[in-house]
Amino acid sequence: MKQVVHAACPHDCPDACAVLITVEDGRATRIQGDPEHPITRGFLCAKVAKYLDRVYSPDRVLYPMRRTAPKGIHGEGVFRRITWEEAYDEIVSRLGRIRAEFGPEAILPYSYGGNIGVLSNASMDMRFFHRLGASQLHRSICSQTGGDAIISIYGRKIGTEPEQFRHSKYIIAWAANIHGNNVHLWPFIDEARRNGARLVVIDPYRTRTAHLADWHIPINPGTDVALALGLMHVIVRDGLHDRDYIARYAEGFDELEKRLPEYTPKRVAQWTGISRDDIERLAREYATTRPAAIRLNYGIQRSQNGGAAVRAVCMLPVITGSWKEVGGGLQLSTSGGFQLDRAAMERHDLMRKSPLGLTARTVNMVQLGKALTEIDNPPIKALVVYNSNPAAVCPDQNLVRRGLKREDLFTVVHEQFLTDTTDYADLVLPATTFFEHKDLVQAYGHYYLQVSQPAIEPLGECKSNVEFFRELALRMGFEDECFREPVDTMIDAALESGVPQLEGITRQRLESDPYVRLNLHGDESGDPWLPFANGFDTPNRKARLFDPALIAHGMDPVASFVPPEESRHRQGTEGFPLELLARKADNFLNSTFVNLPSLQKMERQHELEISRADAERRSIADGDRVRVYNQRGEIFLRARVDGAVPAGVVGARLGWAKLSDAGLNINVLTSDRLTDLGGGATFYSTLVEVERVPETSCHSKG
Ligand SMILES: Nc1nc2c(c(=O)[nH]1)N[C@H]1C(S)=C(S)[C@@H](COP(=O)(O)OP(=O)(O)OC[C@H]3O[C@@H](n4cnc5c(=O)[nH]c(N)nc54)[C@H](O)[C@@H]3O)O[C@H]1N2
Ligand SMILES: Nc1nc2c(c(=O)[nH]1)N[C@H]1C(S)=C(S)[C@@H](COP(=O)(O)OP(=O)(O)OC[C@H]3O[C@@H](n4cnc5c(=O)[nH]c(N)nc54)[C@H](O)[C@@H]3O)O[C@H]1N2
Ligand code: SF4
Ligand SMILES: [Mo]
Repeated sequence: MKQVVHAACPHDCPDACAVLITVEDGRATRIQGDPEHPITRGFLCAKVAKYLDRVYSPDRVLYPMRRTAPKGIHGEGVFRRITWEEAYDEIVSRLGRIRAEFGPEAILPYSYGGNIGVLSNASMDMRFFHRLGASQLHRSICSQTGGDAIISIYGRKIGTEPEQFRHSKYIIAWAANIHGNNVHLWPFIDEARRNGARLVVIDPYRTRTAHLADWHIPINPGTDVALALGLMHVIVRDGLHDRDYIARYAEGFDELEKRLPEYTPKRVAQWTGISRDDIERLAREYATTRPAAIRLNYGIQRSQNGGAAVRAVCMLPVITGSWKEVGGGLQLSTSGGFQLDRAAMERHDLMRKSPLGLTARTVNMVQLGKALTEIDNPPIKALVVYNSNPAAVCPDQNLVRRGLKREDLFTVVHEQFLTDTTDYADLVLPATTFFEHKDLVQAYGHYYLQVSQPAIEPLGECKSNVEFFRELALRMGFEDECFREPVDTMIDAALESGVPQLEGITRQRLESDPYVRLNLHGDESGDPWLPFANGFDTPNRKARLFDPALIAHGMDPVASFVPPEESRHRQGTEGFPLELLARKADNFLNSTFVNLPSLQKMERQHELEISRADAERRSIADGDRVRVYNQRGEIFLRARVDGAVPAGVVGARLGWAKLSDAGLNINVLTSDRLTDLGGGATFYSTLVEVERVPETSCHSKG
């Protein structure tokens, strides 16, 4: 029996690909991108194209297991297989005791982007923790800063559709590694370029996208606010702004104008490292080559001033009136277009039924290390991890590990593989992959909604997030009807939010037509949909160039350049002279896929990319072993002198700590300091020093 199942990739990636899985006699034998899907267009990224290797990997966690060795150790014999019944009994009794002794807030869920399917990401899990009264997790490690910033100016987190980039004549990839992180936008850019568009990349790192661009502008990390204000300085100075659009659809332009004199090309050049001529040229080209679209990605909001940076960049298409044009505007994310019924999924109201009886405290996921080592009243005594690998992805890794190592901390990890985090788990529970469960999948890089069908039975004793938390809730004695809701009913409920964008979009329709676009209508002439051609999603329809709400965050209500505390631009930064870009790998997805041999072969790992000038100053040659360090920690990598980074900047990639020298990864160097807005992570505001070390001073793992 051979059959083709329609699924949707739920990994944390803007593209949300439509996936066809061929199943023969119950076993998946082929995966391909759906050729009919308007964004997927028949191809998958290299990672998911090899997904059969992941699903059927001999390393999959297939059964519940209990730790039998001290925390922090991995390898043979560390875990013993147990039954789900034993696992549930232990969780119920440990959580029950902790709740009785310390209160339910002593329990902390920890989860993020392992699976961004609507149900797998935030539904039964949330209901469970809300009913329990557990501490809430502020899920801010990735996109909260940029999201809050875009809402502060536009009112909603939406932007230009990928399909419309094909109409652009000038495309700026701003902190957007399109080839690595968002490859399904590339064909539209390709098409635009065949029609004469130019592609400009603003990124300190020479990504593959930068390599293929017409113009790569390396910028000093963390100085994008200054560049955006500098561009607006030139645009307004030269009268290239759209006075009519601004008058209709923006408020606070006068306040913005008052900031601009400070941002002369000369001063901006000093901060950004981009020449005055290039700033002038970029401003003029962007304002006069129409339509011009910006693909902004989340890289710039991983700096301490990231909120201001996103706001400043988002002002550009407002002042040029680029939002009026097909092929204009900006895309950071499209997720705000979906407007599913989140409240019905997550049931915050259940917190009132918990022993706490009120809203539980919130713990910022970026500061997990502090939460586990410093928080009191009550201390965190239990950690339930799913959809995440904090021992690898969280900043200030040494502190995170110190916290995870606590023997008095009860840690449960629901996972597909034995990750860095399971090394600290008391119990490891097996999780399904998207081949093995059903879900509803939205996107943050396009406007299509999909139902992802299960292709195969769960392997071993794997359970989906929904089933795990459902069963746990029932064993905890939670009687509420919502814990019995079948998956299909949950999908129906998510779709029934009553917004016009979802009118007529039912589960049945999604199941028979896998390419359902949200109801986003252009005008009557059948033109493409333009999100902000006739105003923004703010109460008065105007973009908030001035947002008084920012004052409460200690921010300039317009935007101004404040160098990050860890920045070469800051006076008095002691000791560490190099800006570290602790970046993602093109062939992994954060820490997912890192353990798969077929992908390891494609990725250059354990390297420090360094400029020739910085290498020579330190007598470092290509291929030398180096120690990279700062006040938080050190790692050992191999120097790569290949022109990927400018002087003053070094680059390295996220991987698994336990597959690296000394069992640590790049996040030993990053700090848990928060961004200016939304409590985000500042991965890209990190200073380090580098020195050459003898081959023997560390354990080489290739
Ligand atoms: N292959 C692959 N795809 C992925 C991921 C992955 O790990 N691998 N991760 C997924 C996730 S979780 C996300 S959030 C998305 C989005 O992820 P992105 O935000 O696009 O990814 P980043 O790689 O963090 O940042 C993008 C670019 O910003 C650059 N950058 C860093 N600092 C600065 C700066 O100060 N200014 C400027 N102008 N540029 C800077 C980086 O060098 C990088 O090339 O990608 C998703 N897609
Ligand atoms: N230095 C540095 N650190 C970073 C970043 C960076 O650019 N540089 N990027 C940051 C960003 S943008 C993000 S989004 C975070 C991502 O951090 P995380 O959200 O932790 O993402 P992953 O590292 O991909 O780990 C996800 C884990 O979830 C598991 N998983 C997948 N599907 C399921 C499921 O259905 N159920 C369960 N229970 N588990 C599942 C996977 O096996 C994987 O181990 O990392 C951040 N950390
Ligand atoms: S990771 Fe992204 S590009 Fe790759 S298949 Fe999934 S959605 Fe598509
Ligand atoms: Mo992310």
